[in-house]
Amino acid sequence: MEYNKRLEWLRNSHEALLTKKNTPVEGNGVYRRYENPVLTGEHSPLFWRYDLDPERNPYLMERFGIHAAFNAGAIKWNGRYLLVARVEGADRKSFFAVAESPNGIDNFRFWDRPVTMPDFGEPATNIYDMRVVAHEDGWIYGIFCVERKDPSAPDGDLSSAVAAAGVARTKDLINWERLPDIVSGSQQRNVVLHPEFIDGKYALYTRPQDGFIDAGNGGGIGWALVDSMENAVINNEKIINLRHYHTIKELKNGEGPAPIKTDRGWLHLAHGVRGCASGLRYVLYLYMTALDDPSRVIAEPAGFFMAPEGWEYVGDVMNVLFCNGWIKDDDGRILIYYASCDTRTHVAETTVDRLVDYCFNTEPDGFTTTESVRTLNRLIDRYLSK
Ligand code: M1P
Repeated sequence: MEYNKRLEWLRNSHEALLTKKNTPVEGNGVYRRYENPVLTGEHSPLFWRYDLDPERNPYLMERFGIHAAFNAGAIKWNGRYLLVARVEGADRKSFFAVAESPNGIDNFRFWDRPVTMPDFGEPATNIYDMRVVAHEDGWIYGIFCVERKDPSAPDGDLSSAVAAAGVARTKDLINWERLPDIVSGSQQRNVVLHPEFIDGKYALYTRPQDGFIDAGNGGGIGWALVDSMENAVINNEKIINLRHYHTIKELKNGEGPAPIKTDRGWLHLAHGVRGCASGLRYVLYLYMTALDDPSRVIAEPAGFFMAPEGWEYVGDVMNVLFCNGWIKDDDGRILIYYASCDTRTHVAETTVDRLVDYCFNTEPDGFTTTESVRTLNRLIDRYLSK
């Protein structure tokens, strides 16, 4: 195609994608998915991917491949819905980029530049999965995974890595002040800052892990109090949400976005992982903790809250739903930004009331078939005895 025609085609298709109206799909009553993903690699600006100078790029070919936009932190800021997405290039490196929408369900557009995240210490090979939290201390914090090659890996081992929790803070989501990585006795991923002080300290949800992939002896989602985010050192960590045999989280789990405060407790969204013949299966689940002690679980429905459906099963890493961002509006609406298969970001809509109802009125896991059938029969009895 001739240069100008091709440019027009590129611009028209990009604009059509960005302005496509999103429509809700009725579901199980707990939430409604929206039809289209809200962010994909193709949402990235054309001028990130193409050199738009006809002399330097006469064939109008892509110069910087971007194929994924997923695992996004989320925040409502000055009335706008912002996602801090993990954008992944063809070179497999992730970076953060902010996309903005007027309504939270469609018309997301990336800001002109990605986030330039300052390094701390040994520069990371990759950074990803930011949890964005407006803390009551007045800063917006981003905690994210920092991945470096394992310095103790034997020669020839080019895949062993070490995961740590990186920390940065900002007032405008453009300029980020990098703080030291969190110091912990184990590798860490999926670390999340609680939005309020607890006994004058910062509180962290953690996910201790023995190796880069394996949780190993790390028993689940942990909880730790630290004196400062400018030098966060985890000395004591307790596991508050345990992994369990033959559940959706038998292999590992991890806190999603920061919990939402409700009248009946803190509402948490997490991911659970199990192994199966086709590999690892990542699903989302909910639990609640006490208002007077956010580390004490007071409700946890059995099983998953959301699992991949339809084409959500397919992508770079199959059979994965992951979520590290949600937004609560003042009227109680919650927008859940979940990603499928480490490839794209979707939105589902619900309310605080529905999720709290789901948490307290869905039976917990009985851990055996007998208990599951008992639960089902109780529901059937209520119907048949009417
Ligand atoms: O590939 C699935 C997910 O794997 C990791 O999650 P976890 O630490 O719980 O295993 C992360 O790399 C995450 O980004 C990714 O979506």
